[in-house]
Amino acid sequence: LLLEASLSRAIRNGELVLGYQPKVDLRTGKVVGAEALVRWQHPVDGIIAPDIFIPVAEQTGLIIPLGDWVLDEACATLHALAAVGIEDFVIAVNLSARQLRQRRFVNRLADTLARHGVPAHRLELEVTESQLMDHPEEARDALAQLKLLGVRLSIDDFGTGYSSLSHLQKFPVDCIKIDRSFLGGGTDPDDGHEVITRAIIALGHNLKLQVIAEGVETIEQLTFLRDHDCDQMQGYYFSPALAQDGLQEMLRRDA
Ligand code: G
Ligand code: G
Ligand code: MN
Ligand code: NA
Repeated sequence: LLLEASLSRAIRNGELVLGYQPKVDLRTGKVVGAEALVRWQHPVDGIIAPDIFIPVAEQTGLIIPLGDWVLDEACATLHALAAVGIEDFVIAVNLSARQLRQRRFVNRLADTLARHGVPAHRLELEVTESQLMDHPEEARDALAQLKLLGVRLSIDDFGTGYSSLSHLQKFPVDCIKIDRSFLGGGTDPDDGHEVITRAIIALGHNLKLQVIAEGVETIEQLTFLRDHDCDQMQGYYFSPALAQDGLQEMLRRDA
């Protein structure tokens, strides 16, 4: 209850900040996008990680105003990047199922994009496989509406949410994100992790989806993914989440 009250205040007082973790194209080595990860800059307790307050936000409904803030801020950043000539860049925002289920979500998102002058295809929404599978039919309909708007869609934490292949085929998404628990050490060729990673990449490509690996921490993992035709990666090996100016600096150097 204490956390709920202070989180509510934090949203209103501008205590939330976004970090941006770069996503790298494994063929060109270029930074092609970033995942927005919210942090709470608490005036007394310092930085609070999302695993602490996102579950509270989801239980209390605060995920709606919090999620609105995140989308608005991500669009503002996309606008700021475009203003300095960085236009072929995608920001991904994590979306909770509760946001997806709001009746007017797609309309409000369209308003947010328009207000910042951001084309829909530069925004990506990540929803976890397990949240999609809570109500797969509803989720599919909501995703279909978002697809019409033109945003990119991806299934987060893929491989952990027990979706049947028939459901996967019906979700109108562009990309799957291999959950980091499947990456393993990347040195043992008989490692069961590698079999699963290869199978997910093949599954994604057979369904004409892009595949990104998250949580890449070593050169061995990166090499394995590149050798097995994974499209993109993100992880501490390349970069943690950066503040907006840090991201902008990286993109300027990379250009
Ligand atoms: O950055 P970090 O590894 O601590 O993120 C932890 C979790 O919080 C991840 O599962 C991530 O998807 C989630 N998360 C981060 N930012 C957001 C957000 O803006 N909205 C939602 N719903 N989840 C987020
Ligand atoms: O949305 P998702 O649950 O995938 O959130 C990404 C989370 O993974 C964030 O909390 C982020 O800080 C974390 N993360 C990003 N890169 C790495 C990494 O290379 N290793 C580990 N262990 N965690 C990572
Ligand atoms: Mn994510
Ligand atoms: Na994830």
